[in-house]
Amino acid sequence: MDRMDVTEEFAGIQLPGHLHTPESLQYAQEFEFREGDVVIVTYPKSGTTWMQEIVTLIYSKGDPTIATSVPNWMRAPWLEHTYFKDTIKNEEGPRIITTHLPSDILAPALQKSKAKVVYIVRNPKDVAVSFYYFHKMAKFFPDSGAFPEFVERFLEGKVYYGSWFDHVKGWYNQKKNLDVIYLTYESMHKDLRRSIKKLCAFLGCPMYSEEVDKIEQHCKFAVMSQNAMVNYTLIPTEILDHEKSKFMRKGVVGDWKNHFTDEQNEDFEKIYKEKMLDCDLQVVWNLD
Ligand code: PPS
Repeated sequence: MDRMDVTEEFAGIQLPGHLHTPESLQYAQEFEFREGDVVIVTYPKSGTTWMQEIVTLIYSKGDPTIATSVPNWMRAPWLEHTYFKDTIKNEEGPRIITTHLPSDILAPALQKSKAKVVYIVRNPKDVAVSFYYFHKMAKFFPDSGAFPEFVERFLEGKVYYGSWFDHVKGWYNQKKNLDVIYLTYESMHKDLRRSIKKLCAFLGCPMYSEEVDKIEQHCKFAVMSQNAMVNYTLIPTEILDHEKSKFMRKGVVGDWKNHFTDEQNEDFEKIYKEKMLDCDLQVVWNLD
């Protein structure tokens, strides 16, 4: 297994060396986006896989053939990963590209292009919970430690992929410079159909109601969690251990309530308010 214990330092953040090398990161930094590209941007655990599936199905007009026969990392590869260079299509047609990289690295190249950017943001408390469980299953991640310590490190940005706050604020501050849509995981949960229609409009893909029906049905958590092309069961146990935690774990809003103590929640809220003071991103995290 390649570079399972290696940490790659890049642009002030740490990344798992199993997926990133200096060469792959340089390639990402110099990549030329083009008109027609759709770039899905997320901080990890925010709904990346969900969006990869939705965009795949929008382009196939609800036909599930590709979504059920090609792994998500092949049809919507991560720009910064080692295999990207050999995976990305050079021929004409829309390309779906995924990235977790921060805005300061990619925004200049994106601004020059006519690529469309889809940014998903999720309640950071649920992100922290999901990320914590991912650390348990992903053998190329460091030990999570106990949950309270993990949340502390998450708030300080001392986790792989860096600070959630920097990621979200950095990308949100690009709203005037990019052709970008911001969606929340929570709004997708509340009304998936509405989110799909918004995306269709943003991507310029008119859709019949029956096609939207098919996408909505296919992108339900219960269906996606059984789809081997997105649930990561194709990856060997030595890399992702599904006995420790499933990749498609719960898929709910507000699981943080089962993990945070009142005190932890207060501390989190305090830091959230301080750090987001200079950001006018309006989000509704609670669905109740
Ligand atoms: S990654 O590793 O960054 O690509 O992870 P990412 O895909 O961003 O996030 C994984 C979480 O998204 C949940 N998920 C979904 N929730 C609801 N509906 C659908 N269809 C769906 N697909 C993926 C997945 O379960 C992870 O969240 P948790 O809270 O851990 O369950």
